[in-house]
Amino acid sequence: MSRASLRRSFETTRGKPLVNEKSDRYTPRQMSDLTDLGKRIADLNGEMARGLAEASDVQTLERFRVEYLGRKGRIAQLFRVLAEVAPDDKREAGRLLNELKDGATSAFEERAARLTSSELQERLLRESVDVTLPGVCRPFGHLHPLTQVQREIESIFMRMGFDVATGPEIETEYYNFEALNIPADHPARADWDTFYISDTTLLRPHTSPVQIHVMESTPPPVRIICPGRCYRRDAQDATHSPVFHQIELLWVEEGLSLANLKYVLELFTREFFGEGYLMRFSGDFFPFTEPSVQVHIKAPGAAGWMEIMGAGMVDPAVLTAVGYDPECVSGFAFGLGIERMAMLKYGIDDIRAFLTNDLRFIRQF
Ligand code: FA5
Repeated sequence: MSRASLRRSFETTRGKPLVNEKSDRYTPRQMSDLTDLGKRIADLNGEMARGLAEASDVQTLERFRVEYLGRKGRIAQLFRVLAEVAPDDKREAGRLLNELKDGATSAFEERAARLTSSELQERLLRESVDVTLPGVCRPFGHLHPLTQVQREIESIFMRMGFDVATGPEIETEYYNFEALNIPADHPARADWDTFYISDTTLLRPHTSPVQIHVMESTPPPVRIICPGRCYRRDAQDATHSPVFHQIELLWVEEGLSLANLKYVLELFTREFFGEGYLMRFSGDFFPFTEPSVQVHIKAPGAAGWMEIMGAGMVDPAVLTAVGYDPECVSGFAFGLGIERMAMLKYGIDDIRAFLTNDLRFIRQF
């Protein structure tokens, strides 16, 4: 072996490994004649044809491209053989190699085009929406029966000219008691003592404190209703709940009397219940009204009466405490239980049904 070819062989072995890392099939020195190159090209073509046929998604296809057609891919490696081919064969070897590369490139592109379009088709099919399918039917909910009844009562009084006012559920002792003419040592306090939040604040047992808030901030005449939640230490039974709802009404103006209260109530109960319901007034006591009454209703065909509200003429002491002159104005007020109204109207015999959220009950409204 000449010194020059010995050096070339040595350099080739050290600089560029004779055995390619990716494939042990080609080394530039092994493929120095055209027959050999032709065989290698045929092998590589067969291998690529199988690879392309097996590439069933674009990711595999991309791996194929890098391995065979990439800058350092198998075809590029094979091109290095040109350096080793005898000068007379170089032209033919170049043609064969270019043919290999062009063929592989167009086979790859064809496969890529087919795969992309079939993947696209598949995706379109997968993601398409059949607009002819019937839609999903979502049932409509509705307002809780108590809310429905509350709104109905509000709308009746609003049509009569009353405004809606609201007040806090956590009240001070002043608004809950003193301003309503119930001093600290008054025995009536025991009935209204409920759940204390602090030494001086408690959950309101009725909506009457809202009367005071409104009168303190509004000169007469006042004509309001105040719906809201109330809390009491009452044991739960068919007609009592520790949490329930009231609607307070207050009308203060010149010259009002108990007759006006009775008229408003008759008008209201007829409007709310319709014909056939009976209303009964009887005497009662509330420190903040004088005289005081309680009102019962009897549903058609019902065996007994149900108490729906406490009412009366606003006590002059209450009017004075808010700065009104009881010599000039008078007024009446009531506190109506919303649950009891709903029970009477819909023939519900147990107040607990409103709180248990049994859908079989709720759906009837
Ligand atoms: C009062 O609450 C007075 N504030 C009403 C009032 C207002 C009188 C203005 C005078 C002037 P009474 O405690 O009677 O009154 O309650 C009124 C209504 O609330 C009752 O008739 C009833 O319908 C309802 N109610 C009271 N306690 C309960 C309870 N534990 N569960 C369900 N409803 C109740």
